[in-house]
Amino acid sequence: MDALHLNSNARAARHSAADAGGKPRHAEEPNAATDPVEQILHALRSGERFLVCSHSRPDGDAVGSMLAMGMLLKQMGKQADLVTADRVPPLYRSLPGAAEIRTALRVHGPYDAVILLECDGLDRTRLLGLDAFVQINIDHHVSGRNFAQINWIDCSAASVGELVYRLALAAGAQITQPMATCLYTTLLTDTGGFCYGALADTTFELARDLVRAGANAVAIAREVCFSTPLSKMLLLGAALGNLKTEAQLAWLWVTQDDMVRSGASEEDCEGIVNFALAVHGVEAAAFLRELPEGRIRLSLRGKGHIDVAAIAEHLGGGGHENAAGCTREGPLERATEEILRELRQAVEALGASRPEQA
Ligand SMILES: [Mn+2]
Repeated sequence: MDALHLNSNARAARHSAADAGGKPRHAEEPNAATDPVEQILHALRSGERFLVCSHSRPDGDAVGSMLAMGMLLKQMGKQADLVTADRVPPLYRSLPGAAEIRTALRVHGPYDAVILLECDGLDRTRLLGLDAFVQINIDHHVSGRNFAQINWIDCSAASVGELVYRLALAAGAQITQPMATCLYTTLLTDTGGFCYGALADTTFELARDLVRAGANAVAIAREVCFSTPLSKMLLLGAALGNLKTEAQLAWLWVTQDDMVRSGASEEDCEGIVNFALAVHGVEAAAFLRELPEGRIRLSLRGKGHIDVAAIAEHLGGGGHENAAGCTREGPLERATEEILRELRQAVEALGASRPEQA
């Protein structure tokens, strides 16, 4: 389950989406002029060549939704180039078409539009040159922003893959087995194996539809959950050896030396913070990683009562309510003290906001 990342709590996400902008972000009336699905379909039908991108350090939802989007475009008779700033993590490389995802620093070409999947802005892709194209933004995060020419942000979706699925149905496309495999992967990873995120009855309907379309749930789970590289397991061992808890907090860390001894790369750090969050009674968790140049990369996770995005923002980073991060100056001890100070305050505030016990 190490590859699974925490996502925003569905109900909290919907609430904040409604509160922040004054109106819910769901599509309202299926009006061709205002319905983002219609707008996107119109853009896809009128163009020929499309660029499909997602965020840097792509996760299961990023990879799976990009691949399914590419397949949809090809089915519509269009050309699609799939590009990310970082390479596809090993556990998603067996997904159909994964080898076609190119890595680049800068993109250029005669594209009619760029489709950005789960990005809150162009910066999230860490790709240069995107501002030259018409932008189509498809996201399911509460932190999603209307930065593009066409924006479809729906926090009720368990994954961006779910939105790609809805788009494919609206386009009248056939959900092929490779497409179903990619889309099921987005669902499995973004819900932590159907444990959290925007889980609704429709999530299970979608899972059923995808299995009916040929997704092999067991095979996909085996790839995603039971294919951990040895380097990552060794790094996890080092991190768990450093696990500390206090009140409703847990934190762990790895030094650059731990990284070298484990033979670990950056992608092996993905998800380690979730092991701290998984401790009984813990409300928020932090993972600190010493970078080669001495700075400290910090990952924060919450179970829904502590807004870790606010804490990360206070420390110069950002993210989602339940999953956020930032980079701090070293040494490790100093960064640990800084984050603990913030987390302790959040726990105290949590205590204060709870009703008195009778
Ligand atoms: Mn996602």
